[in-house]
Amino acid sequence: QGGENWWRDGIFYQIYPRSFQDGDGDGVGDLAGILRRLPYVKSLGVDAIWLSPIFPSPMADFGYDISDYTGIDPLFGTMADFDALLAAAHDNGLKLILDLVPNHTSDQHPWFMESRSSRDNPKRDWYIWRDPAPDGSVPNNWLSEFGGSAWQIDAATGQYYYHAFLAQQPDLNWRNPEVRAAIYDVMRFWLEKGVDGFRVDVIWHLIKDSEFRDNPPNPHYVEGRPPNESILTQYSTDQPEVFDVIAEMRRVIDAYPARVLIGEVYLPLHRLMAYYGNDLTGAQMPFNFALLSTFWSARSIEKIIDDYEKALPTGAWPNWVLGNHDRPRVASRVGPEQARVAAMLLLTLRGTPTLYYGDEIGMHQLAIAPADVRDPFEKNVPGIGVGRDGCRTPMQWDSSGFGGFSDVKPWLPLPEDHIRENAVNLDADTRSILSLYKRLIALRKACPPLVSGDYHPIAAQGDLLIYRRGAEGRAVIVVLNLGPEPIAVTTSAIRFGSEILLSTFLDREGEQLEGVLDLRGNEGVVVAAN
Ligand code: TEU
Repeated sequence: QGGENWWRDGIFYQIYPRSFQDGDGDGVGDLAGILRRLPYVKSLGVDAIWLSPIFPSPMADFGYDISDYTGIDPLFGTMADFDALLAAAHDNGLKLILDLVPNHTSDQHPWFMESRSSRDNPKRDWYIWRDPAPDGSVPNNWLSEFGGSAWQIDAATGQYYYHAFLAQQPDLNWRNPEVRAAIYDVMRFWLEKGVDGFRVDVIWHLIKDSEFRDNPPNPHYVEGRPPNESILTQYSTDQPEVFDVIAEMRRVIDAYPARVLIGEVYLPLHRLMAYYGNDLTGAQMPFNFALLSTFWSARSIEKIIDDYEKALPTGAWPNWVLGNHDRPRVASRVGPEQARVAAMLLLTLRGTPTLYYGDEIGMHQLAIAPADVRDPFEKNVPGIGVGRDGCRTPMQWDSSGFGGFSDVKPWLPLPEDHIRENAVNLDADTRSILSLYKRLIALRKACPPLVSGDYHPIAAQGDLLIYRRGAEGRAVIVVLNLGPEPIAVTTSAIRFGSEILLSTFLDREGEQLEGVLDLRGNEGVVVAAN
């Protein structure tokens, strides 16, 4: 199916398993639920599913704290459920990739329980243990991403252990070859089952400075931002030795045909590129999160694309992301009208798109009442808007009580608007955002320049963003209006008589252009270039 490079041509769809479909009536999504909704995923036209973690976990960070890497958490089902889902996905021509969380385990993982049991336990060095400073305080100034020091004292043995995230998520020591071997075995366990690859959690965190030097202060820290941003992560992340680890991971997956390694990397562009590895021996796709944090304007986005295209190493394949389970929903970041333009952008850029479940039905960031907050980040650092619950709300399937997600009260609330804004209603509406997503995906599939054509920016001003995909002879022009005002577009790039292939309003396909292209506010179009 698709050959070695399927991940270049394909479209990924991220499922947050807790929130997709409850199959057993406990208010939490699970594998049986995902299996039931596979026809929906298939109907979108996507090629691959990435599942956020489904492994046994105390759920301090909702599965990103793993206590058994080769099992399935009972909340999500059984290994038989997983095998059934994998088989059904493959039968439907869908790839399935898993979330690999190698930077840290749960503090309930047997490895950590052994490690903390005594200073001379054989697994002591599997984690990062340091003596207190002479005055008894923390070994250095490194901060947890989720607030407070990244060091936790362990009274029994009198040393601190390092946790880049929650204290319940101790970091593994990736300088220890035994740790590496153990995680590579985990990877092989799933690869043998036939999973098509991994999205590797916080891959840029794996190796820390061997001398544990203090991180420098962040001169650009903005008051009111999360406290961990007050110091840089110069010594605690993105160390040169991490690329040896990633190359090793790559060799593990390359022993199997047609697998993919995707790296989660939040770093500036020039550092991000290093994660492709020397001679592309690293991750095939280090996630490109530039669209998650940009100011939404034509010029900023144009610059992001240009910078990214220019920075890509020779032969490296690009990718684009509009949303994930950690960041506010795109519909809320850019507004519901622009969300359609954002969809056209994502699905017409050069590089593999990853969709986040629910964005295709325009789900927005839900404001969560304090009593309903579940995210540990929000609980630790309340009131400044870091909460991730609002982008993890149950998928809105239909207008029934709990949106068709569950028969009982879900683990997170649904917005009132699910009565109207749900997959059933939007599917019936031929001009809905869901219909737009399907049409865009179908267009991308049917139009080789959109998948493999080059990217060529076309000069534009104001709210206009214009680019050509493909070469002369076989190309399309994408024209996006990033603002609310209508624009009369005159560019020599669009030839007299060209045909509109798709508008974000879904009402002008086949229209022949005669000199000028009149765009409505918040409209994007794909035009045949020849
Ligand atoms: O997130 C890594 C990450 O960079 C976080 O700091 C993220 O930005 C944070 O959630 C604030 O928005 C990954 C996972 O995607 C996240 O869900 C986990 O909580 C985290 O790693 C720890 O495993």
